[in-house]
Amino acid sequence: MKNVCVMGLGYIGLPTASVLASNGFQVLGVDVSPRVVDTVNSGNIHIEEPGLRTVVAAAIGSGHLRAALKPEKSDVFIIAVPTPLTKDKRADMSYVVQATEQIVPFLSPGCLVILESTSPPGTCRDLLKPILEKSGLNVGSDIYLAHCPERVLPGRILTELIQNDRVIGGIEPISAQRAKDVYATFVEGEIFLTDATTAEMVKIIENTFRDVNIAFANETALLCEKLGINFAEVARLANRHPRVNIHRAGPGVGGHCISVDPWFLVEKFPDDAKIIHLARQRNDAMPHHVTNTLNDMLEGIQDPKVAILGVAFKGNVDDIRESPALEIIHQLNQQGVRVAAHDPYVKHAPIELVTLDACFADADCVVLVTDHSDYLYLNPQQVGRTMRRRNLFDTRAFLPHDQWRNAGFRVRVLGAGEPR
Ligand code: SAJ
Repeated sequence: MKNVCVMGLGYIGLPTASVLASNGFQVLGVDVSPRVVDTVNSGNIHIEEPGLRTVVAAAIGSGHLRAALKPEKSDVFIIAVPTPLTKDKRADMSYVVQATEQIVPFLSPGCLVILESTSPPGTCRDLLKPILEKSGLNVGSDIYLAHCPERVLPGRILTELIQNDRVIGGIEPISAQRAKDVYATFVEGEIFLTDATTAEMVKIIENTFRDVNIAFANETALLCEKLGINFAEVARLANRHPRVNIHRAGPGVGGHCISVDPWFLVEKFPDDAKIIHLARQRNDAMPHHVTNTLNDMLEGIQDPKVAILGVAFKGNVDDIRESPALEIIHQLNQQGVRVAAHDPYVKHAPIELVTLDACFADADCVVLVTDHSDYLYLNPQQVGRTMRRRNLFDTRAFLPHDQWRNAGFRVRVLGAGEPR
């Protein structure tokens, strides 16, 4: 198996394609966007990810990687396209279906198809297998099909792609084994083999576990606010117990994974996935809690202006998908509050982004929404100089609050109630 065709050159497909290319495979990366194809072919990248530019440039330079709009004949096909949510919270499998249909004409006996995209349990068996068999080839005997869910953390993709353990589920054991032969060429973690539906479920519940844990943290934070105590302190102390690991409270859960995947289970099991559903609702309600707190802080101020720090869904990435910052800004706009937003990483956003100076000028409150490390180095004295009022709302318990208080800021922290 020497040729690999990777369908989708996004956050998962591009790193995977370039790592495979640097491990001896001849790789064709396929994307529907001509801009992406041209960018990659010129040795450049269209997404921000530490180290990725170097690996892609090397892979293109060596001739082992090229990009195109259409697939070609190949030994291995890896599907790494998005599985977003529809407006009514259902898995939109149209990109996976399209990519699978596109490769059907290029299948031949011995081919291996690997689905990396996070998908509802049953996808390989019930959705992909019938499409692939339109080729006239039988899945399990003529061609092979496996699910190998991606598990990498944006911001650490290249490291985790190589070091993380992987779970591979085959339609038949032979499919899983064949997929393992591909991943074993670059994965340093352990590779565990199972069936396709188990692998699909494993991936979804990894992210669901995190979502439920964060919802628990957020709910506890709200209780702490009411008690007049500090959630960060409560969680820090509780987490000293050897079997407790409470996640961080915050302005909501964003990204295309954790805020999306649990819905796949709610959609499939509406009567049974109760805790999972509630957790989603709790996390989705956090932006509203942020704007409520802000309303409280801005009460009595004429024509208030809020300075938003960070619109990416989490720190040190440029990704704004499902970012709670967008919902917070939307809600403030609806209330007629003036908003200026800054982000050091995000290049394209559906809202206007301004410089730090423009963000703080004349503002009545700074709101830390995204925990970008850059914001740790802000000088509160300097920040306050052009502001109309010195208020800070830290939604991530992230900034050095004493420094801000010493500079005359009134500081509110999500999860910390006013002491009684
Ligand atoms: N968040 C909190 N509190 C926390 C941790 C995170 O509010 O304690 C928020 C973040 O700010 C962010 C969101 O949750 O808005 C998700 O961020 P994340 O860093 O937890 O996860 P992602 O979406 O960047 O990546 C996750 C990872 N999954 C797990 O950690 C179980 C990653 O390994 C997966 O590969 C990725 O989803 C994916 O693609 O499925």
